[in-house]
Amino acid sequence: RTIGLATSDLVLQAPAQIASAIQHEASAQGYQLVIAMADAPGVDAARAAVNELLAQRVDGLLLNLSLHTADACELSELLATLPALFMDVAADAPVAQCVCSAEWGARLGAEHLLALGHRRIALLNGPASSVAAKQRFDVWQQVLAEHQLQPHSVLEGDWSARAGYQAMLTLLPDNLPDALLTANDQMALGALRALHQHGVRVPADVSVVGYDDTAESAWYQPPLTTVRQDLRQLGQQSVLQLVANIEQRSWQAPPLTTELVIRETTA
Ligand code: IPT
Repeated sequence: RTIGLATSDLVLQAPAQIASAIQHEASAQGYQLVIAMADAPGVDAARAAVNELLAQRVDGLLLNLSLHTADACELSELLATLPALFMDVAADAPVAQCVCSAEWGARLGAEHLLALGHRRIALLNGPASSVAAKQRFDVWQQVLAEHQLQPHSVLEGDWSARAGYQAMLTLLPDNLPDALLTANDQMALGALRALHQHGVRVPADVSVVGYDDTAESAWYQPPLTTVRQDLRQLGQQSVLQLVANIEQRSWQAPPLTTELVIRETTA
């Protein structure tokens, strides 16, 4: 029996680590895993990846692809009765899903910076195509608004370290915020590099908060303060939930945990 995983680009650390967890749990459950990687954001590449997996006669499908609600519904129709779980869709999308809510996670990061007394906070958003990025960004803005604050600046990147580096350069050398909220750890990594190159001290001059807590994040310099999504647990639970659907058993999904991990990039 086979599970298909349609995933966003595995050059990115979070989807790669989720895929790893899915592979481990699929094996433990006695399933083979086949992977199709979407080569671009958006529904066309997603549909191509899904069709590739359907051609391999999978028994169920996990979709770790960012899909706007209308697109998720379109794919869900294409799948008809095949058990499937969407992993990066809006909470109110009417499709079966297994997602880490940004509601709690993005709030934790923003409130941590506010509690440290920072007021001039820059936002480094993920790509416009991403549902998860939009959720995190909306929550940040909401938390700032609750404190009568506007963002110091709003930057955007494609999730890569390079994008984080380039975005940070636009604020250097002399338009620096007190703190930076980044939509993922890889962009935080690039931002740290840009700050270091300009002799800006982290966290003494600028605090940085990531999002994900990938396996590498504790090894950044300085070790990254970040919002931990339990990527292993996410992968594991998606498989357990999907397998229960395939085998027509009921399964009570425990809530996915998201927590703030305070390391050395915030003060
Ligand atoms: C999301 C990651 O948080 C982000 O860093 C990026 O890798 C993105 O995936 C790629 O799509 S996690 C996802 C399950 C919302």
